[in-house]
Amino acid sequence: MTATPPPRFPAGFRWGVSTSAYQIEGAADADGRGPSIWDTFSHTPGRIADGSTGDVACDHYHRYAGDVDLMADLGVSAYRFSIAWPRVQPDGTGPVNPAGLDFYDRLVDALLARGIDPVATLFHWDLPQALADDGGWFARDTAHRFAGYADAVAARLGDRVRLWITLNEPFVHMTFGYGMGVHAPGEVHLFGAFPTAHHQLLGHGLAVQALRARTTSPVAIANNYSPVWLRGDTDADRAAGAAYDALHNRLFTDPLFGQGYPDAPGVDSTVIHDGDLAVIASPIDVLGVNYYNPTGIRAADADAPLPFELVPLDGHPTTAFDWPVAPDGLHDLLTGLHTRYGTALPPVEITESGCAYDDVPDADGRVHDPERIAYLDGHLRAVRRAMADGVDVRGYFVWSLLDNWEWAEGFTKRFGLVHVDFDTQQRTPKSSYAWFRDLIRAE
Ligand code: PNW
Repeated sequence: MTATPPPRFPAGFRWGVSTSAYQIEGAADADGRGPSIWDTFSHTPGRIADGSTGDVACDHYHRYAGDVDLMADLGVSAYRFSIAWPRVQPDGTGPVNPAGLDFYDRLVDALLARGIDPVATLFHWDLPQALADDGGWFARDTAHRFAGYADAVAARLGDRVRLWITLNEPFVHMTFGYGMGVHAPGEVHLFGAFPTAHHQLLGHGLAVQALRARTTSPVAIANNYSPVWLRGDTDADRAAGAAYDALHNRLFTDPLFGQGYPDAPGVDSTVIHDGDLAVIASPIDVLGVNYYNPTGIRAADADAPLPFELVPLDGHPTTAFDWPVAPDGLHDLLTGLHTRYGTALPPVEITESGCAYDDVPDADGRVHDPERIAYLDGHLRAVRRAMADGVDVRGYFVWSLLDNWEWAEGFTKRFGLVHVDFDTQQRTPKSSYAWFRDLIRAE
């Protein structure tokens, strides 16, 4: 497909694939699982593009063994999955539901038996509905409940999990879930959503401390990053870019490394208690980086509601999501993190990287996705360039192993290396799967 293979990565570099619980598991009522905010949201008419829900999704809960076989054949050294809080604590607090943890116990053992490192994310947006009824992440208590849940999971899975990730993309959860209301729980607070950022980060710090008491495995957080590409060169454009960067990137990173919150739109110091920033700055071992695309920014009109305007980045191919394909953005963001945080930055793993295309099986049942191969090839080259520039990157996880339930887009966006027929649950590895397998073998 590509003329030359990507440059070589160091021995021990971690090759992985990522998924999340609500997007693949299905089995929404199995074994005592409680409802999450995504059950409520997806069952609300008008919220999901195709009217679908995650009730069945990829039925991974029942098909995990075959899916682990797909990972083993792919040759990955790690699998990043998430644990559904409402399987472990159906009401988000109180005694654990052992049958819910049993599923992850089986999954972890199946991975280890195939030589695949289990990488577990504790929160990938599926908050128990009972906690949402008590205010969700607006409630400070949710941070403490999250630490209690982290403790319960680590008590069971302990050191068999080789890398713990507390939160997935607190920026996206705040902005889409509580700011704009396009994700669960569907609340529209705009810049008033800052308390949900602070309480997620506080929950992260408390969970790091809880995990340290139970495990010697490394601990991380996975943030979504999008470098700002300015479209305009006035002082107002630069100020707009700085405001967007503070909100999307620095708000969830500066406090991890002892810098407190940046001057970002919406930051409200009245919710920050004495000692919170020290908890949030509890040392982590790895920074998880999820990257999809840069964001074009210029100054907004003086009477606009936002201090910045998002503008399309012309001149790039786009994915089925209309997201621009811009591998240089990944290089920019990695070198930017290295420059900003210096020696405070721990090693980085790319915990999500991937793209959606309208992948359709051909007459022979094969799925050819050359655009995805080009996407991954370009982004791996960008990672290698950032490493050559001094950034300590230790792993790369493709989003995603399987086509899955893409949140508000339902089943309309396919991110998998493996095609899934959502009527039959048939899995068909795409040509990108073979390409990635060959790349891992050659490394
Ligand atoms: C991530 N954005 O979400 C999530 O971690 C995954 O669960 C999801 O399937 C994947 O990316 C693909 O969307 C994002 O608009 C959602 O900047 C939206 C954005 C970024 C990431």
